[in-house]
Amino acid sequence: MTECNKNNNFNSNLIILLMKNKLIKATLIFSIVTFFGACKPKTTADAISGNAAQKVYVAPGEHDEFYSFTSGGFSGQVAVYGIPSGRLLKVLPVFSQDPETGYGYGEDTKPMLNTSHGFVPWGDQHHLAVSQTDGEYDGRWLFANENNTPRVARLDLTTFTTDEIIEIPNSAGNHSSPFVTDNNEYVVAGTRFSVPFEDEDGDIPISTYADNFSGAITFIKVDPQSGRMAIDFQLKTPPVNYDLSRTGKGASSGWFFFSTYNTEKAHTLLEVNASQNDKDFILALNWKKIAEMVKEGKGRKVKADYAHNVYDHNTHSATSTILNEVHVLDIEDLEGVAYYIPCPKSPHGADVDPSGEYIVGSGKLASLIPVFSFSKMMKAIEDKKFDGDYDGIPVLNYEAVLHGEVQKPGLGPLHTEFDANGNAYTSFFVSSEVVKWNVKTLEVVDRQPTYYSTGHLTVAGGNTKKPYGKYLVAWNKITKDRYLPTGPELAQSAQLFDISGEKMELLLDFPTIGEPHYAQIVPASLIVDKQKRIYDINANNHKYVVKNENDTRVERSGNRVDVYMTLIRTHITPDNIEGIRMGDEVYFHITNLEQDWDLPHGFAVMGNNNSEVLILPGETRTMKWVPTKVGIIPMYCTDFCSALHQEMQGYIRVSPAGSNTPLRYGTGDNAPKE
Ligand code: RUQ
Ligand code: CUA
Repeated sequence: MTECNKNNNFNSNLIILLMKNKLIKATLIFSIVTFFGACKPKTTADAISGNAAQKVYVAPGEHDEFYSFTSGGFSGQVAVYGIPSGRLLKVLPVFSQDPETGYGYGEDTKPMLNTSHGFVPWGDQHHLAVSQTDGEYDGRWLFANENNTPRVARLDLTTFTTDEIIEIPNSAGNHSSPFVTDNNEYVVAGTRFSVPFEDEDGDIPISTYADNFSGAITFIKVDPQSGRMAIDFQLKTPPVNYDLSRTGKGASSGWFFFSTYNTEKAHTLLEVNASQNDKDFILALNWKKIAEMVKEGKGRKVKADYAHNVYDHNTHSATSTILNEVHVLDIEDLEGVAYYIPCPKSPHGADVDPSGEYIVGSGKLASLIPVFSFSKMMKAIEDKKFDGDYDGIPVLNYEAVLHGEVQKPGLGPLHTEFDANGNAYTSFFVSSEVVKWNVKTLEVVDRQPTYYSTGHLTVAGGNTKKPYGKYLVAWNKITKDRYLPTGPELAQSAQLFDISGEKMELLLDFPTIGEPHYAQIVPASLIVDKQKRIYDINANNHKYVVKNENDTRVERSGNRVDVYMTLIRTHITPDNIEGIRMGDEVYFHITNLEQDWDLPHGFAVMGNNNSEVLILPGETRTMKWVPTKVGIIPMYCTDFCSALHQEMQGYIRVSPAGSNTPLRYGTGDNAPKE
């Protein structure tokens, strides 16, 4: 046992002691957590063996075995890494504007960031879920949640683009999301904050929380062919906070498990007031039965505005529709479909093992990990082993549903993933480690320190029926001394472990964008063959497409100017434009005529209060520009596209408002002459 782990045992005893004392102040918990979060074994470098380097070495020209789709946290985006090399392959724009591609800046993609609050240019992205067929990744879509302005996105894994975003009404803080059912029937979204529903008066004292606030769990239906999302129904629940969730699988297929905290119904100083109860709950929901009840007409329509944004790869543009109604069921009116499992100390992760029999609850402030048994749960329901109810929902007897407890696993358990050999891997924030334990015997098999304070961890396929195992990545919250310093803010860190043996082996550190929360590690073989290489120019149905240079033109209508432009190696058509005036609004509709893989052109205009747009082969993008100065304004291609990329440029002449400079344009011989 390392020094650090010894300390941790001591710490956990200390914390248990303190927590038994009702006078404990949350600030004290906080200082302990902060202080011991700094635990650092001396053996940082010693732990790396010589062949670790070999195991992560992907030779030049070789490809990684896995993709890791990793949440970008407060960057709002998703990062794609190769595993085991840790190479950053791409950042996918999802909930935030992206000046690199023009996502959310260009006219065609702006609607993707529309909400019932208007245009929201930023998001907080936490969790990811690859679509599943029969409990295994099918590699078709990637679902992503947004925590701040509740939304769920669907990305297409043939194009690596955000194709759909749906807003979640009656929610606030879409944290317990997105988690998919084993055949992708539903993506769920559990609210972190309870709030008054939108059809109720929200202009009320916050202190009436317990009476007037509600929780919401939203079930988004996914079309099996197109992937299209639609809110099927919402459950209105007591005002608790939902943290995370997992679908059942195998035996427990048809159920969902949600961790809840703040069963105290606190609305202020939650660090103290939501940490009072010895046990909070895991909410077990029979979603299949509830979906049937909805079909039979149970529930009611509730007014609520939410945006549904869809990107179309034929028109190369997005539309945003505001919908006004959701189907709501009150959870306390439903019989035999919802039960609470008591779970110690504000459970964070609620994770289901590959067999579907075991449900692992990770209490952020607990010193043990309870493992519940699905078959025992079913028996307890049958035998009515309830300890009363909570707001009308039966609370199951803890012992009756308990498979067992992992004793002294570490401090601050957060999340658990699984391999295919009956092992679980739990991340510990406070004691900075990953702990491997046996799901049946509940014995700790191995523990390895992490640097530092791990939040989520991901095993390749670790949330499926058939985990691939092999690699585990710990997504760490605190970096301290792992990399060259970069001022007050340091790079966030991921750590790759080899888990193919009995003992876990640390192989690699790599920095991440934003803050990494959850990730999905998917075999490359599920994805590479489906890659789209170009967009067929003949199938381009963009409203402003021009498919050859002869059709390029500039049109004025009042103070609106439309420039129909093409790009091909290595010129812009038209590359000389005159007759633009101050006070105009100019829309560049730019089509990339290339039909070769990896041949985007970019387009930018000097002084534009906007980003560039990146236009992929066969695609059209519309960029808005409002001239700010009289004179000659250069424009150019921003993406190094050939040896003559630097020649791919042009000029726009801007005249004073009301001037009568004629509208003239062209390239080469067609360029306007004196
Ligand atoms: S959680 S703070 Cu995924 Cu552990 Cu969001
Ligand atoms: Cu086109 Cu550079």
